[in-house]
Amino acid sequence: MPRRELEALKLERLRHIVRYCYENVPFYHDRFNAIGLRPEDIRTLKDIRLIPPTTKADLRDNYPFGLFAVPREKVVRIHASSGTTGKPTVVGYTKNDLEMWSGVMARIICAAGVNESDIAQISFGYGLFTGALGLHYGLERVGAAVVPASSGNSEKQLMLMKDFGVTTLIATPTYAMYLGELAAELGYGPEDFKLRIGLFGSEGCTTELRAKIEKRLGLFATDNYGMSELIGPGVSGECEYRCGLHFAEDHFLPEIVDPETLEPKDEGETGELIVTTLTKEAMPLLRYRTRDLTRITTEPCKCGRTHARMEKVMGRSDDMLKIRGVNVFPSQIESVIMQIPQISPHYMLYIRREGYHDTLEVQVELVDASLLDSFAALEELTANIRAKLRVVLGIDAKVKLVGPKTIERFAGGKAKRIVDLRDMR
Ligand code: DLL
Repeated sequence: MPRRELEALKLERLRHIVRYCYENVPFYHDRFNAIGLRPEDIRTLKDIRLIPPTTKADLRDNYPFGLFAVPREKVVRIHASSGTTGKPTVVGYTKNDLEMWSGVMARIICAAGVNESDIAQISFGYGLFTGALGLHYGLERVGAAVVPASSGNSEKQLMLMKDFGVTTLIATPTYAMYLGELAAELGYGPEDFKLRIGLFGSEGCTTELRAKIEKRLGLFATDNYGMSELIGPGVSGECEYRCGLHFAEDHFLPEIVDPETLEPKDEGETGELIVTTLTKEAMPLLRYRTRDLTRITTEPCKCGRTHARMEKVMGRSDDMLKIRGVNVFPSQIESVIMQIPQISPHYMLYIRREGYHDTLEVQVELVDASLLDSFAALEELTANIRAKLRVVLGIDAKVKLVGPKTIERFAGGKAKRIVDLRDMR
C-alpha cells in the first residue's frame, strides 16, 4: 500500500480504536475523563500524544481481565507472560484477533521465504507463551506443515528434524544455536538436514551469532519481534534483505520517544518503542510502553514493502532480562528474597552463558552467620529459595548463600545488582 494511503488507514483506525477503548474499557474511560480528553480530540496521527501511555503496571493493576474490552464470552484464547511481580501479564483474544494474528504472522513467514512446500518445526515452548501458537497458526495459514515439537528434549528434536526432512526451524536464536552444537556433538553436519530457513525471535541476536547458527544448521535466518501484551510475535519481522523489521503498521501503530521525557524522537533516532494496537478487539492498548529501544525508518525497502522498518531491538529502558527465552524482572526475584527471613534484602544476579545455555545465579546473604555451621540447614534454605524462585520466574536459578554483610551496599548510588556476563557473540 502506498504510504499516503497507509497513513490515512492508520488515522481512520486510530480514531476508531480510541473511541472503542473509551466506550468499552473503564480504565481508558476514567483516564480520558481525568484529563478532560475526548475521543474526538484525536483528529490527526500526531494527536496520539495527547493520550497518556499505558504501562505494564496498568496491566498489573487490572489483573487478570480488567482491560478486556469485550464480554468474557467473546474471548476465545488467553495467553500470559511474566510480569514484574509474581502475577503474569494477561492478554485475551477474540476470534477476529486470532485471525488478525495469524494474518500478520503469515506475512512475516512469507517474507522469510517459507511457503506451502515447507515443513516447519516449532521449537518454542507451547503454553501460555505466545511464541509457539502464534507461529503455529501463521504457518498453517501459509500452508506449511507444522511439527509442534515444543521446546526441550533436544536429541529428539534433531531426530525429528532429520527424519521428517524439516526445512524450517522456529526457535529462539539461543536454542537454535544449542541445537546446532548438539547436532555437531552427535556427529551431524548441515548436510544431514534439509533445513533452509530459520525464523528466530523473542530475544536479541547479533549478526555474528546468527551467522554462526546459519553455518552450523545450513539455513538462512530472519528475525521477528513482538510481545505478549500487543499480541505475541507478529508485530514486525525481516524480509529477505534483512535491513530492518517491517512493522505491521496497519495493525500496530509505532512511535519512538525519549524514555525519560516521553518526547517524540525524529525518524531514524533511537528511543523507546511505544505501540498502539489499531485493530485488536479483546484487549486493545493505547500507547503501550514496550520498553524496547530501537529506531524506525519509512525509507522504501528493496523488497517493495512499504511498511516502516524498525532496527533490531538494541536494548531495554527497564531492567527486564531474557533468560532462556523467559522474561525475568529483578523485582520478581526481590519479591521472593524479601519473603525469606533468614536472608537479607541484599542480592546480586549473575547471568552467564555456558556453551549456548543461559544460567542465572542469585547470590543472597545470610542474616545470621551461625547458619553457616550447619550444612543441612544451608541446603534446606537453598532448596527453599530455589523452589520459590522457580514458581515466580518459571525457570531454574542457582542459589548461592554468602555470609552476612558480604554483598556490596551501593551506598549513595544506584544499585548495580545485575551482572550480565553473556557474550552475545
Ligand atoms: O517474546 C513474543 C515473541 C515470540 C516474539 C516469538 C518473537 C517470536 P514476550 O515473551 O512478551 O513476547 O516478550 C516480549 O521480548 O519486549 C523484547 O524485549 C523481547 N523480544 C521479542 N522479540 C525480540 C526480538 C515474545 N526479535 C519481549 N529481538 C519484547 C529482541 C525481542 N528482543
